[in-house]
Amino acid sequence: DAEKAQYKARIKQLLIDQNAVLVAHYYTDPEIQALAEETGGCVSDSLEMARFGRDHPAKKLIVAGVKFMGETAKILSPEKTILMPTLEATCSLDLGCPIEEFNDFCDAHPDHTVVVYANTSAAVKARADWVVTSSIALEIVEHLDSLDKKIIWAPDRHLGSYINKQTGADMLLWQGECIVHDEFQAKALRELKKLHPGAAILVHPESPASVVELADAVGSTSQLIKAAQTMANDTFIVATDRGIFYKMQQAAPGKTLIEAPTGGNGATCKSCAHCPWMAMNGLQAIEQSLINSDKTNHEIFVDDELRIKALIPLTRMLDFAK
Ligand code: CIZ
Ligand code: SF4
Repeated sequence: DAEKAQYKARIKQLLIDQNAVLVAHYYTDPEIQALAEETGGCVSDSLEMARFGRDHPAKKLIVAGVKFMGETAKILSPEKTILMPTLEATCSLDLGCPIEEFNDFCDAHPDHTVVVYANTSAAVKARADWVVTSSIALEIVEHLDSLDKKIIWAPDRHLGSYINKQTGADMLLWQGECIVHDEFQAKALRELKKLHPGAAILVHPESPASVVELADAVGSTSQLIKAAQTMANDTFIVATDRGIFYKMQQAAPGKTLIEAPTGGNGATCKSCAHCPWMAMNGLQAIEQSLINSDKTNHEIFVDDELRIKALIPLTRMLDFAK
């Protein structure tokens, strides 16, 4: 509508005036993803967001996503100003893995290689040997397993057990979960599949094992978009944040995309297929981050010592992913 168009026009001008670029995650609302595209920014998963932000010449990055993505950008590009629409946008995986307890866990298993998901604080990354995202976790664990390494995996237990099953690696799992993916329901999914027998089921491995078992393709956000594009089916039932439908539909025009069912048919679940923290990245918040650049509200800082330590496992991942 008219008000949104005005927000968008003002944000576009602010981005130009401030030599800033907007980087948005696939799980943000469609209008935010569209704005990132229209302004020469990028829409992607956390691995690509990190790489794009690091390599882009802009002095200022607006990271529309959740806090760990802003922190990762700062760790990789300390000389850039990293702004977020709101610093309150966090992640249940990050919240569920506090550094004090994680340190104790690592200290108790000193012979293990520490592998952490990108969805963690800078402090947890600083403790890790490797950082991984879901697009590359499997390959990195396979690599470590081929070297006979014992692994501490944190924080997502569903992704960890999926990778464990795939690789047979020796893995100790932290018991965290994503409140969005944890809600997908296998029983309701089987019922839905009966109504769409020709549909392929696409599942992000942060979902419970019972849901992953029903999948025709399992993968990270980018991998699921690719699957919708390349698989012959004309209908897909998708178990991940519904924000992904924006880019998935672009990649697979003409195909039908259906949301996988969540707990309580949407009535009772906390976060029915849409991350409440990703949803905080609205147009108004983006404009505010550019207008007042309030350091306590919008700007990301990472303690120097942590940043230098966290850069090591992050760089290891980016080099491995090349
Ligand atoms: O669930 C998330 O937050 C994901 C999939 C992040 C990512 O790696 O893009
Ligand atoms: Fe975290 Fe899940 Fe939200 Fe991703 S979708 S940011 S894993 S709570």
